[in-house]
Amino acid sequence: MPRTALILLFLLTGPILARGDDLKASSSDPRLIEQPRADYRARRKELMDRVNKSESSRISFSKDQGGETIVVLRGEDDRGQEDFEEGRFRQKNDFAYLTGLEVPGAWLVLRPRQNRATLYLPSPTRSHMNGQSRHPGPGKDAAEQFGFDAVEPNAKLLGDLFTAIADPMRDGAGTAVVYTMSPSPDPHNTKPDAKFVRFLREGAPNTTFRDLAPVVGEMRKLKSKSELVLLQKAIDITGDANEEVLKIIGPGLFEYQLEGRILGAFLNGGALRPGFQSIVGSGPNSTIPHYFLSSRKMAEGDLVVVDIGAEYNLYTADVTRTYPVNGTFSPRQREIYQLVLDAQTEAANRVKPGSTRLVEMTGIARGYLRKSPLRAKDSDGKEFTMDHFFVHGLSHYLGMDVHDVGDMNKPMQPGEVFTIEPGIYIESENLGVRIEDDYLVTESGLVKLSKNIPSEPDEIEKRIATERARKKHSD
Ligand SMILES: [Mn+2]
Repeated sequence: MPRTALILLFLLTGPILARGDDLKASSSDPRLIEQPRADYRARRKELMDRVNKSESSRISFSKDQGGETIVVLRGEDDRGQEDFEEGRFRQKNDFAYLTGLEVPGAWLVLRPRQNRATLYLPSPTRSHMNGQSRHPGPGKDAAEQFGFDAVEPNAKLLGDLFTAIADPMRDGAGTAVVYTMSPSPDPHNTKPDAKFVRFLREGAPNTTFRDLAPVVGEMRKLKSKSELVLLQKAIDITGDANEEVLKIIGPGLFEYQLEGRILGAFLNGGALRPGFQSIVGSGPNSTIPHYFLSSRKMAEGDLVVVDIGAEYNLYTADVTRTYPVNGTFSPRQREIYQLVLDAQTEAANRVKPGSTRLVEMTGIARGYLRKSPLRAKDSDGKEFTMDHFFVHGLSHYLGMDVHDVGDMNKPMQPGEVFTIEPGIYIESENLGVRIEDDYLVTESGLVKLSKNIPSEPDEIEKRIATERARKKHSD
């Protein structure tokens, strides 16, 4: 092949292939965002099954009389990022989960009764994100590549939707049911999803709208094998970032300098962004659970709370460590630290797969902290048991969202991933400690996915000492 042709080929396909060797042309197991294409098809099938089941369980439903059932989901567009104010395109989580597509401006339409999945794409000649993204146009090639029954141009979306919604109405056969995001008719909701639903409501006033979010949420709560690989990778990169922290931590350094090292380690490991705003809070800032300024110079005798998570291919870690800035915990810091660590271990040991619910976790930790003989004073000088200084929830699900979707009131099942993050914040002592790890629920109990990131106080002191000795030696 002549060189110019090769360059042309790269220009046409390069940006699509850039993320993790997606879409290997003739592979039997093509991958989209580092997950098998077959997984996304299976998810769409399961979503359609769930919708069919849910509709058939409704009393008024009859296959012959009812209108069409349709699922409509909007992908992220190329103008604004609703959730992330940055220039780099990031697909919306539900859309990525069901399609594996990072093309801006795409739509997904499912017809559960026909087991049919159609993707709608913008015209390929349109420039996306100032040319950051290229994709094949609608048609057979794209359908084959992305694993859909059909890929249509966006220009056909509304016509197809209204035809599907309205057809049964012409027979007087009943109303259509549309599953979508933000189905509530709240006129003050100006988000694109809500505006779109209002538009559909005006055009098809007899249509019933149902919330798609809880249906997809219950599916996303259970992680597949390929999702767990991505989560583990995000956690391991977060571990690398913690190693960087241990290398440079010390009095005189600014919090933002630690954060800089952390973000550098994320990118270096292939995580294109943090899954959430990093927290690096030292001394008095360690007692503020959501401290985002990173502006203080760390001092001798401080603790520093480092709550960070790399996002790898849309899956995020969430790990917190608390380090002694000078390399050694004071006796008081150590007793509080050990209590927090023990509360975490206790909570993890109490989880019974199939019966414990995520909402119960906070109570377990509170009870444990309350039993401790340790005491501390609040800012008014009043003495309290240690549960008084634990001011947030203990656990949340983890996945594509850092506080991931899924009903927290249901018993935990194998395949779910969640965090355990006890913390004690004593303002009167400028002493805050939080320890957070990520756990996978299995048949036999929990697996700590972040176990390679040291949290034992002796181990932390040893690691900092080793790094300092190494540095001294090289100086
Ligand atoms: Mn967390």
